[in-house]
Amino acid sequence: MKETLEALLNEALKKVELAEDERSLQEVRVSYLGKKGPITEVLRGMGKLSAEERPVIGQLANEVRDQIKASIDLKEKELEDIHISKQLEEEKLDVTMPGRPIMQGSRHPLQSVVEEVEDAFIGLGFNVEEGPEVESDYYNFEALNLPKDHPARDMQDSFYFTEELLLRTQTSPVQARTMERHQGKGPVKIVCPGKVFRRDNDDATHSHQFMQIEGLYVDHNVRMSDLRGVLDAFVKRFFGEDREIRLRPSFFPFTEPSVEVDVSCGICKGTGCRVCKQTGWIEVLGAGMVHPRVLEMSGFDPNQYSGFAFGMGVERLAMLKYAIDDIRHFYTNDVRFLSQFKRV
Ligand code: 2U9
Repeated sequence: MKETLEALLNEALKKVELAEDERSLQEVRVSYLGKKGPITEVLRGMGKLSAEERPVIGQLANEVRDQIKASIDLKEKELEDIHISKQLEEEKLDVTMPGRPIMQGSRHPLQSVVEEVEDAFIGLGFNVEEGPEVESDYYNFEALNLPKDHPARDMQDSFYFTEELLLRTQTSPVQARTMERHQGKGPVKIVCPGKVFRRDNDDATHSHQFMQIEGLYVDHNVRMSDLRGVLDAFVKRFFGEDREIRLRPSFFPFTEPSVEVDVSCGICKGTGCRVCKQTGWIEVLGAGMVHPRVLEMSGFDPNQYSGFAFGMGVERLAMLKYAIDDIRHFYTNDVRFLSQFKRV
């Protein structure tokens, strides 16, 4: 019996030694230590042994069982360690590897210019107002002193939905609506950025859709010199401190008197070049004193109040500032164009 147990022990230890994975080790455990295994059988047959043999064999059987169990446990731990090391090796991450670059977009140059212009006027005490792109004939034309027979109201020049509804041709209706909300009480000091639409054939300098920023200041005793001062401050901030403005007489139905505003050429400093067509000046704005009839129609008493207004095209400002030669660059969204305006 003693020899049988010793043989069993050796045999089991060898099998543990040879076990290559968890499953074969488990098989060894079941076959030697399980309920139907040889050791259990020895322990069950103890009754048949003599009184002297019983404790000796009993103890030996227990020792053999414990030794087999210990060697299986040890092997199990070894296999687990091997498994973990293998997994660590296989799933190794090189945390020093450079990451995939994240492509970052940039603000559209027109949006940057709008924000820059807004900031300049906010600094001068103006508020920003916005309004609908689909306008009524009344706010887009009538309230701005463009009567029914005015040539600018020609169906050929605007995008009409119905007789009464159209895509706004200027942002001026926002100013008219804002004045109306003020119910005849000043001051109204606003700039209005937004898209406008005009039937036009697109080319390098024209687009049927473009952006404008218009401004309006209505209060007691607002004068032409205030207009000049505000536009001069804006131009110096937007184009540079060395720039000057000059006003030339012009005509708009909604302002009287009206002016066209030129900025001194930043390329030739006034001596004449291709950009300023040898004049030393570049036209960038239209402006004037708000027509008394316009004030009146929006609820302001022209005997109590006066105001100035101005308007500029955002694309034109951007083209002058960044030397862009074709307005269509703004709408074709070529990343080679857009990425040049990344702010770092
Ligand atoms: C109200 C009263 C007056 C807005 C004005 C201009 C002159 C002007 C053009 C510049 C280039 C439009 O984008 S452009 O083609 N604008 O010359 N706009 S005064 O005058 C107003 C507006 C609203 C109630």
